[in-house]
Amino acid sequence: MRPSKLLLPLLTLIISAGALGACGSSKAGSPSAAAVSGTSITIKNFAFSPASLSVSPGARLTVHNEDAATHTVTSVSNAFNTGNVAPGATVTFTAPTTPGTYAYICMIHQFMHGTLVVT
Ligand SMILES: [Cu+2]
Repeated sequence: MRPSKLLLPLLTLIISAGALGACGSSKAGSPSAAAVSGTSITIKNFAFSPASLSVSPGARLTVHNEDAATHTVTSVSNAFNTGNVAPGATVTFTAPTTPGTYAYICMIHQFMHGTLVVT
């Protein structure tokens, strides 16, 4: 078994996780995971669904938390932030008006990642 085959994806993961605090304006990388069009994000089992959501500029978006834990939808570039979404709660927020790809996390569980694509 060649460790290098395993190391590269792992390294990429670590690098992208570490880049969260840095400037999020990079347009590098192809959109590998196809963004799903819609206006709602569901949080379940400590994951955002869809992981990548495509929306119109300034769209009104709904976040529904189906977990028993509180979560947030927080842009890593401070473009939007729902604040705490209590278990079972539904909140809304406004998508950025500037087209682009916006990574977001849950501030409480920062391993939770999602992407908002404004087109
Ligand atoms: Cu969370």
